[in-house]
Amino acid sequence: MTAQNPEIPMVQLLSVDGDFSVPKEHAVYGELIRDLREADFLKFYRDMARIRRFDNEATALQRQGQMGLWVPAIGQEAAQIGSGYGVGPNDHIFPSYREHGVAITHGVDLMSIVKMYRGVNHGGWNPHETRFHLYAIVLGTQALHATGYAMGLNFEGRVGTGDPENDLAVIAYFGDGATAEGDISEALLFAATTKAPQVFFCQNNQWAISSPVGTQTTVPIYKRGEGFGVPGIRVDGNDVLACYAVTKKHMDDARGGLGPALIEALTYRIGAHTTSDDPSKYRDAAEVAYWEARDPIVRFEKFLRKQGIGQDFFDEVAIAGDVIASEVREATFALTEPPLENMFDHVYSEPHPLVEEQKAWLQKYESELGGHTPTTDDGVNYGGTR
Ligand SMILES: Cc1ncc(C[n+]2csc(CCOP(=O)(O)OP(=O)(O)O)c2C)c(N)n1
Repeated sequence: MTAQNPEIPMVQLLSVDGDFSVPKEHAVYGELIRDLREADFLKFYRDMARIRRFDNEATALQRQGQMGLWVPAIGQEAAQIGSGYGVGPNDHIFPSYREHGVAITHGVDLMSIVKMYRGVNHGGWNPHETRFHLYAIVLGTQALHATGYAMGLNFEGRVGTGDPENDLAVIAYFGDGATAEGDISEALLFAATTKAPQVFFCQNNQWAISSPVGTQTTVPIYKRGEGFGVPGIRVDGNDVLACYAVTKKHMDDARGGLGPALIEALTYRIGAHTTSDDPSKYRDAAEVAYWEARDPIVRFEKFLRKQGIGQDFFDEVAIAGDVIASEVREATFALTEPPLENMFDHVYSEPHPLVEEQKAWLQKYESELGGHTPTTDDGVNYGGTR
């Protein structure tokens, strides 16, 4: 087992068997669940199931040469859907590259994510519309982007006025491995010293590709903010209700002017790091089995059944998943290759002479070759970039 000290207290509202209870010391989080209605619970379940079905389909599509790479989030659905719904509708989200579940809670279209991993667009979606910023591949950078954004909110008086139309907060998502990057430490420091309205949300899925979390830190991740002045809390990342409540509480606090917080969601990456990875080379089957038995979707299903939700609902969700999968599949097959010149767009907001010169050079070069169809060594057309 990776060094996770399961005895460290964490916020858990749902037992592995799906029983809901609120420990006295976590009453503040339990209250937030009591404000939810049955429709909210069903929405949480639908989205966790939807994103898993999508994830499996995307993995298959990658295996069939339709995408350069896929990054599965299997096992992390509760951390992502719960926290995503804990973020306010006007708040800004700065994700890493695995946050497909968070993305759908803020209206990002699934095909935008597919296109991004196929390499046929510049990132996938419009962050101005969704407030869900583009995926960051360079580990930890997004935490600093988020801190800069949050500092700007402070400067502009968008924090702590009590006006829900005015006040905002930001959340940055990153992994346990990213905490070893200087960017995360710098972001924690600036957020603390400026009292920025920012939540740091670490999905501790216990592996950074083949490096176990014990190589990134010797103290629990939620304590890593303390030295900078950022209080931390650990939540059961496989408990969708706890993830929702903890995120909501600390986003509300940040928006209200109480400053930043660090949330560590303890979860597990059940699948591979990416489709280029084979985790059986570096981790024990017993460890994976331990976490599969704590599957976040199964846990929430048990809770819903105990609330009296019948089989019809689960059947309906399964059918909806098949429909989504076939829609994504057909839409992926229908994707066309973008013009090569697109790579020069959006480098600057205004035309730039150097970029124009490079674009003209490429066009001339391509025309000399009589057009260009990018393929991989095995002849598969991945639609532009790899
Ligand atoms: C600055 C930087 N260094 C290295 C990499 C290569 N890299 C990509 S993902 C990854 C592991 C990240 O692990 P973690 O932060 O735990 O997130 P997870 O992938 O598990 O969600 C590494 C080292 C990178 N993308 N950026």
